[in-house]
Amino acid sequence: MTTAFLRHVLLSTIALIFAIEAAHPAELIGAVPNREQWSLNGKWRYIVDVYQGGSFGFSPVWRDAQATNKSDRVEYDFENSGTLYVPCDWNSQDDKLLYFEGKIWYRKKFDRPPAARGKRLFLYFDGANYDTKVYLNGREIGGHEGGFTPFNFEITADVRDGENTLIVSVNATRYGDGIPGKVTDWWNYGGLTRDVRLIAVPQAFISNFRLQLKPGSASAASGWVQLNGEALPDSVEVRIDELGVQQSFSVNKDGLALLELDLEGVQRWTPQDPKLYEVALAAGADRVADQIGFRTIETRGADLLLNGESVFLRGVSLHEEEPTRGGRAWSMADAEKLLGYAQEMNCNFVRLAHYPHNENIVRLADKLGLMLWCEQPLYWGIDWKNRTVLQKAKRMFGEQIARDGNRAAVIIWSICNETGRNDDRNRFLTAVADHVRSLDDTRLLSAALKPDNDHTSGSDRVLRFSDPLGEQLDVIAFNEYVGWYNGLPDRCREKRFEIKFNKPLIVSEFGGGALAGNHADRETRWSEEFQEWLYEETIPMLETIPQLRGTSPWILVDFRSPLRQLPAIQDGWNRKGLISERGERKKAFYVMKDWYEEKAK
Ligand code: GCB
Repeated sequence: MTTAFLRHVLLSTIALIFAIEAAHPAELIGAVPNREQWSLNGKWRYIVDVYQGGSFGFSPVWRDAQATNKSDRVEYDFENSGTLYVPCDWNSQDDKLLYFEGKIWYRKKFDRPPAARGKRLFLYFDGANYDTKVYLNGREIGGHEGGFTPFNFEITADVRDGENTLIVSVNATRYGDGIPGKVTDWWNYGGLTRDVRLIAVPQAFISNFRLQLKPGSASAASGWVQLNGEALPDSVEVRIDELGVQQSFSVNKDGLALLELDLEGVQRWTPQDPKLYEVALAAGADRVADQIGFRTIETRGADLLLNGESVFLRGVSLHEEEPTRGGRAWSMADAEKLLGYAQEMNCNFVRLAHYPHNENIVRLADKLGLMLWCEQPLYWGIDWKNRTVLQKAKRMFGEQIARDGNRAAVIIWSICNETGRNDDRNRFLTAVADHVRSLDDTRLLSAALKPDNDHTSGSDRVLRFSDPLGEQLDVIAFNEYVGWYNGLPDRCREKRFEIKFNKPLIVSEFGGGALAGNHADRETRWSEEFQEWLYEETIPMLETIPQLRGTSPWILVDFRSPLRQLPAIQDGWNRKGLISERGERKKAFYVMKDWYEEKAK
């Protein structure tokens, strides 16, 4: 290799690194629902880009070109193209897009809000699946990878008085080095799936903050406030009027203030009484508040302790899908419907599978007293050897914790679901676990793993669990499908569990499919009776596990999946829901509801 060649490689690598860095979104703003803002939701123009080239007839689409005279040649026209509603996946808005997994260009015009003049303006996306590029008035602002976490860009210098043209491309292609990887058991809903907003803040502002009870403490809280801007104030004031708290903290040269507060008399957040306090922050010209619950969550041996007291997690798994309307859930109304189902089943816990759900769900859980398991889509075929994928996983967790770090409801971060055991995976996930702990030491770490002799392995009577990843976790969890992927439900009677760890255990999945309204004898697969029988056999089997501290059956509601193609039964739906896509409760729903009612006593 010549020196010139090496130099070329080096320079282009450096250029690439800077190009990637330059496109990164700005530090994430927290407490978004409580900021001064303007919604960009509504109808957006769109153009499908099958070749993903970003230009039509050689003219780049982000320039939003328009023919200005009768001789002009422009081979696209947003103005006369169709519209998609934002937020909403594109798949469920038009039959032609049901299976579309490529790139779509969106356009929205907006006027700079007069009230934003003199302030800094950010463009905030609650989420877009999967790879997003943003252009404002013909200039690239930046990009973001990942379908389920928020991102924002500062546009103060780019926004104009009067009309602005925002063009966004979203690419839902599945990548081998993506998170998730290429194959999942859920629908790859693409597009601007969550709210889009403009947020105005003062020149120096509180970008994010955290306040939580210290592990093991009934009233000592700690946290931080991060400021952003040029001339920063040198202190931050924290007020919780209901507790008579008012305290100032000094800001260091990096704009960070470390908080230590004694919340004497604080009523802790519990599922029975999910008390939230108004926490108000002031720094210079900026004011921001948030509604925060205070609780601790810890383990002692195999016990799970909420505020120091043993708790059993009466849970259920949930995809972020609003099936009666169709497509990804995003609104508060969607959250009310889905979490309402869980409450009806006597749940105090929801596993938000298999990726971060929208902020409405998490905030509503906070108000309703539903504890949450939150995860990233480190699911099935992840490229464990790839360092870039590890960086992506860390960043995605960072974005999730930046958004949800103050939610009392969130008690568990889950670092993966059903991943094959090998050294590369163990190294990767250990690095993820360390990273998550470094960002948040007030919650527990778990992962949905598998027994050693996995659920499809036949007739072993003993199901062993000794996954080495268990060493990194506070709470052990595994998915098991005895009686569904392996034999009939009565097989549950002969199973025993041998679990290596003396840690709390959650059975993070179990269940089987049934088509709502399909009635037959209990040995007929896909009947409600089969599913009911499976649940009746599974519950006593799980209750033999001494470490059992929670269950989250698979799954609350039927959901779309390209892996499920049995005509007249599945038709593209995973039928393991306890409720159908039309909202019908299946028989097994009542088995869980009754069991949880007993457990709650
Ligand atoms: C699993 C996966 C989940 C699937 C489920 C099933 O173990 O974690 O994503 O949908 O099984 O239905 O087989």
